[in-house]
Amino acid sequence: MAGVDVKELPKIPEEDMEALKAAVGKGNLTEAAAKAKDALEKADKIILNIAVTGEAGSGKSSFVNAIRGLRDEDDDAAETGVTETTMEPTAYPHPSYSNVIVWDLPGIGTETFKSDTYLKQVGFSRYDFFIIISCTRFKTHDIELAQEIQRQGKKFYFVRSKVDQDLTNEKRHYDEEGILKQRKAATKRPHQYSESAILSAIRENCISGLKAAEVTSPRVFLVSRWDLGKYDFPKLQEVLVDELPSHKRRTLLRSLSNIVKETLEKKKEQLQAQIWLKSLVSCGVAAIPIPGVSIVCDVAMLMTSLKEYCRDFGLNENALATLARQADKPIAELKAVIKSPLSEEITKDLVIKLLTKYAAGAVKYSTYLLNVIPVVGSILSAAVSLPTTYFMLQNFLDDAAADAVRVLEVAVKGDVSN
Ligand SMILES: Nc1nc2c(ncn2[C@@H]2O[C@H](COP(=O)(O)OP(=O)(O)OP(=O)(O)O)[C@@H](O)[C@H]2O)c(=O)[nH]1
Ligand SMILES: [Mg+2]
Repeated sequence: MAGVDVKELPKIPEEDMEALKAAVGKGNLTEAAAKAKDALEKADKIILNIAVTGEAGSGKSSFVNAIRGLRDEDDDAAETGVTETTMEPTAYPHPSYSNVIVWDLPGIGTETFKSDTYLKQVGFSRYDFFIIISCTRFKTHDIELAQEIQRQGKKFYFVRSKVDQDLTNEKRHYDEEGILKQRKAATKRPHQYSESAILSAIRENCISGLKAAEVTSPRVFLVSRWDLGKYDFPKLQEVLVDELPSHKRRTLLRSLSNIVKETLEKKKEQLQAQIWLKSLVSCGVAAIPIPGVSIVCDVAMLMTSLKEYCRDFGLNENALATLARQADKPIAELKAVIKSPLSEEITKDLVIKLLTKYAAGAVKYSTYLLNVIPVVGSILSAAVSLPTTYFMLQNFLDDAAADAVRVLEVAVKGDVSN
């Protein structure tokens, strides 16, 4: 490989490398780019319908708001309250990802909605999976519903809501040092207050109830609407993503709030897998020469991609303000650890500046490409432009993901339960 040691080059995953060689080598860049554009557009159009169900008052609407990152009093929020409110399935699209729709279903087991006809009434076939919420042990209605969902071939997840309330209630039995106030001989309460013991007890209690009702391998996720980063919500996110069919995974992942480190990592992986397609579109569909750099690409499209990365990782003024409020930290403290530009700072000039920065590394790649593949006509410019856009997107994505991790660390700092 004349003059270039491939080991010294920035990394491009093997499969992307193969695709890159093929597109440049065959000389059918326009066709490959058009296909890539199609694939990206299809991926963006995938719709995910999440059903949230459970008994009246269990916290369905609150959960719908929480997973969409909204407060109950926000404009697009579902109505919540102590009186029965939800009477028909209501669609709540995610505020930033309108293809992710969370459905607030009516309470099960009420006069209007009986378990046996419930799924038909709410339009079963629409949903990708069901979240069944209860703020106590799961009741007959919940279990019958779960069994019917399973019979009809879909997945359900038991969510035990309002655990913050349980903890607060339990805490009343302990003094300020966390020592049990009353020492009745027969008490089951431990001498020392322990949040994890209380949570385990709630979980076990729910699971044994489900086992008694012959639900096989029951799983229950403990959550609080007021703090999704805590308890079992991170685990629930992980399981939901893992159990979705692979073509829907990215759709869900992108919409998940950036409050769980593992989720950030998975998000990055999913986005990484699209970089190659994006580079191809940028260099092959509406590409124009960039003055001052030997690159031909679509700067507007790249700008959009960078802004999308910012949105996916919560790197914009709005998302940071929301996180600051939730974490009860000044926004400046969160911003202080961010190294890459926020969405609002992404301009055409910035994109060109970044492209220029990565062009040098990419030129080495193109030298390599040009040596291993016979190249024709206009493809010559693509041999430089493709690796340049690839590295620019990849580095931006890496930086954005790393920023999101640091922001999260600041947000949870000092929070004893994290
Ligand atoms: N402390 C606490 N309260 C919650 C939580 N989730 C819901 N609530 C409260 O429980 C009450 C009922 O919540 P909703 O979300 O309206 O319940 P729902 O299941 O939608 O009720 P219906 O639509 O009437 O069936 C509200 O006062 C909520 O604020 C939680 O995780 N913790
Ligand atoms: Mg409701």
